[in-house]
Amino acid sequence: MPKYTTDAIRTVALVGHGGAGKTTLAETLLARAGAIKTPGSVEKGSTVCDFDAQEKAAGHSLNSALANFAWQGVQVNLVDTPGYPDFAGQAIGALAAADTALIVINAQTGIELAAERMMKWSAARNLCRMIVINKIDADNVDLPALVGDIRARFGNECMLLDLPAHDRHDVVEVLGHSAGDADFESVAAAHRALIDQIVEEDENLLARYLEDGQDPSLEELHAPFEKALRAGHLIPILFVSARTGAGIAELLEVLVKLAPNPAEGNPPPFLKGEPGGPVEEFHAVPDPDRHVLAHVFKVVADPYMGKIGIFRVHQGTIRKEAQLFVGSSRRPFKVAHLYKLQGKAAARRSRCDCQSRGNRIRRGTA
Ligand SMILES: Nc1nc2c(ncn2[C@@H]2O[C@H](COP(=O)(O)OP(=O)(O)OP(=O)(O)O)[C@@H](O)[C@H]2O)c(=O)[nH]1
Ligand SMILES: [Mg+2]
Repeated sequence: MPKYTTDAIRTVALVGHGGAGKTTLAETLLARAGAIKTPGSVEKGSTVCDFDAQEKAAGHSLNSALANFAWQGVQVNLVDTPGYPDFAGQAIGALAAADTALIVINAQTGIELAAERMMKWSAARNLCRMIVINKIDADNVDLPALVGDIRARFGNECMLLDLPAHDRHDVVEVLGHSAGDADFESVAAAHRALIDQIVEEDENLLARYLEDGQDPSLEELHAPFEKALRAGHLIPILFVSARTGAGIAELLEVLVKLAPNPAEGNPPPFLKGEPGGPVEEFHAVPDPDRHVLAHVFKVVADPYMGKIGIFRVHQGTIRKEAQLFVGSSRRPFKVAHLYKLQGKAAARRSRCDCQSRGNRIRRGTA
């Protein structure tokens, strides 16, 4: 199994309303990246993420599920979450594992309850947010009106990162392109607005840009783009069709080139202190050699394997047989087996460090 360094890891939660196409999008991304041979379908019950018998019968997700793929040397971990409000707890729990929340909006139905809530909850957790408008292939969609709604609801920092083109069969990316054909809006105007917003994050770049009017290179834009994302000054909007594959290559490019790695995002604060005493806030250091700090964001009872904790490592390295403590407990437990998940498939691992995500652990006895 290849080992990825911190800068080559992205952990992304797919959130949004039921039926927006999150599970299908995960499937299309996995297939495009070569992690699965052909994309399964929710209707046939053949997706990686909706593997549970009840999910197959219901035709939608009931639990959060993990999947991963590698693209251009970067390991992308996905947490697919259920969108219907009854299962919101699963989606909220998944935010603790992610650096980026991809809020998936159904182009046919527009902004729905879960999309609105997840925009709010992921902002409260300081996650970098991106909006993905899915189902652009469908009939009766009004994409310009939806973009207007998104901006009216979530603010003008929601900016186009690509635009549908060739009658929604394709998209044109607007950060690197200043001209081209799109189905609506002008590529030049979207490009200019995006660059203007990004350069504001870097005084030197802004001064040079105002003086010579030249677009900074993509390399120069990377750091201020990241900063704008972290600060919530920029919430990119991307268009995709998980069914036809339109916009999927561009989305992969954005995840790999622009989404934050674990050291870049806004890491969550932790609290230290004795029960009843004063508490002190601190941040984990993403260093595999420090002591372990991991967050179990989901626990499942597997009929064959027993109680399984799914966790994100924020600091240190978890090894098989290691002794760990839960919360302020003074009694350690011993790590039995470590696995990496692809839907229901679990590949055994000997160690999980703070450079790996989406792992699960089987708890043994101390
Ligand atoms: N036309 C079209 N249909 C799509 C697209 N993506 C998903 N669908 C369909 O939309 C329906 C819902 O897709 P899911 O992937 O289950 O949606 P979800 O967001 O995972 O839904 P929950 O699990 O309930 O949160 C399914 O019938 C998919 O086949 C798309 O890009 N275009
Ligand atoms: Mg689903």
